[in-house]
Amino acid sequence: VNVFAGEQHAREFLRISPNNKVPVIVDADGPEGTALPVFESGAILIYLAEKSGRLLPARGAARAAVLEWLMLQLSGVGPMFGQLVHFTRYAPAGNDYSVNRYTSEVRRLFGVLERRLGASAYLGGPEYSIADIATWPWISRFEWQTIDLGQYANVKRWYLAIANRPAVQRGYDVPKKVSDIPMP
Ligand SMILES: N[C@@H](CCC(=O)N[C@@H](CS)C(=O)NCC(=O)O)C(=O)O
Repeated sequence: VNVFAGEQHAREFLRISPNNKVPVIVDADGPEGTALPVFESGAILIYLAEKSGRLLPARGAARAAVLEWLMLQLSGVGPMFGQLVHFTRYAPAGNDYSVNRYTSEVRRLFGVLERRLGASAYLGGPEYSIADIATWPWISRFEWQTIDLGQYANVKRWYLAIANRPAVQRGYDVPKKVSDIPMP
């Protein structure tokens, strides 16, 4: 689905993505043998983690921690980083209020991530999880956000560890290769 060509507004796409946005998946091997569409990245990640039994602890404190950091991505990192990209790359120049507002919020969130990753190997805890999968692609746009990753040593350590995962390198080129993984 090419969102720059407006394909997300096609009537048939609306049937599986009621908010007219990507990502959306269709699990051809859904429950009870029927195809299941799932939209919203967080719902997709939870669905796939539960189906595979990986990347999301089954219960208790470990599960709550992964969901906390996943929800922070969905409610904070994604929307705020997205608005900064919009106002710096697509809005008419001169909208300083919006650029300043979202720049300070992105830097504040980088500080939150930096503190967390100073105390924990991964966002959700000691193991790589769907919280990292949700957050990492936004951090990979550090250049768009005018962020010097060198100033966030813990985020940088985490970013590079994930960038080195072979599955992440394969996933970065889906649905088609746009660029190499940015390296600080
Ligand atoms: N909350 C949604 C956000 C999805 C989203 O913003 N998708 C963007 C691309 S990254 C999109 O489809 N934009 C097209 C549009 O808004 O028309 C999620 O996490 O899945």
